Amino acid sequence: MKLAVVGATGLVGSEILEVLDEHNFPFDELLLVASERSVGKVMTFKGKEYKVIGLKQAVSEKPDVAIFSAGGSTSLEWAPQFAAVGTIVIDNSSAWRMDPTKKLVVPEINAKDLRIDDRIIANPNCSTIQMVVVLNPLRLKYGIKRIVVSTYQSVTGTGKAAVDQMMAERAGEPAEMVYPYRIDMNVLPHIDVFQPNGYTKEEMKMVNETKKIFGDQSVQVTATTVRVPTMGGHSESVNVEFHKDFDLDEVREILANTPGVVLQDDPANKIYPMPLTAHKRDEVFVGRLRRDESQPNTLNMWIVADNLRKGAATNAVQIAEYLLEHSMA
Ligand code: 2RA
Repeated sequence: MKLAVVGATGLVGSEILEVLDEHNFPFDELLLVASERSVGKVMTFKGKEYKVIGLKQAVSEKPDVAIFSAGGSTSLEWAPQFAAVGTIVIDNSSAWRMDPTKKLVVPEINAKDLRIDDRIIANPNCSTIQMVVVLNPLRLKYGIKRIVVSTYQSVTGTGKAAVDQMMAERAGEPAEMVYPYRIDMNVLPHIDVFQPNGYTKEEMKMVNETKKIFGDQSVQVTATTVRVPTMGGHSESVNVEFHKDFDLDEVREILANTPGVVLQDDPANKIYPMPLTAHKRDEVFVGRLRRDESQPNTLNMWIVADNLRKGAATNAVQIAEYLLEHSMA
């Protein structure tokens, strides 16, 4: 098993390495791949030193699996070249997500759709992943009519330069601006670029990816995505209207027994999910469960996950683990 991590020097890339280490992911050979300016850099994994190689060299090494986190244009150019030499690419960018010939996979929900000849597999957007992991078991039980979601997204979702902007602002130092405005002590209702319909691309990702992952175009989704000055993870206020009525205790029981989900719903003891406590955790946390008293069959909840973990690295590594477990890689 030869594994490549493409974009190994980035924020998600280093998280992928951490998750591979924690999960004791079994490989015989590891290739750390990055853009030309990082080639030759030495990185350490499990006490062993690795020299970062370029994309061309990595293709010539024909890895079995390549986990990509190198941005959309790199992925569009290079993923097909890896696929052509037989590599299975698991891609973190948005490049292939809505391509009808590519699977958009959250292992807990639809890994069973993967086939031996899938060569480019898309990892969904972070804010979508954490929402669908929680909603899927409830969808199977009650059927989902409509989702209204508002997000509170960590600066780590933008990358290292955004973290640097926020920390410089916090320290009162001159900051290199990644966002159009100050982010520390501020909130930006603007993630990714605005679309002609007035929504941002991030908002439309939540709409379109949710339908594709559930394999159900009838689920109605509307989103407002917001950047907040936090680092540990993304938070979401989710209002979901079901087709059937539900019992709140049953909802709690379903979520408490859902793999990958941790129920933190004890407001009397101030127990609810927060980015601070979700940080560096692979699971998705849900709490503040309460009936929407303004409308029948409708539930309010608060969902938090480390966007670099389940929202990116963990989900991608779990796809690779599924491929190995099912002898597909
Ligand atoms: C963000 N969704 O948080 C992005 C990262 N993929 O900006």
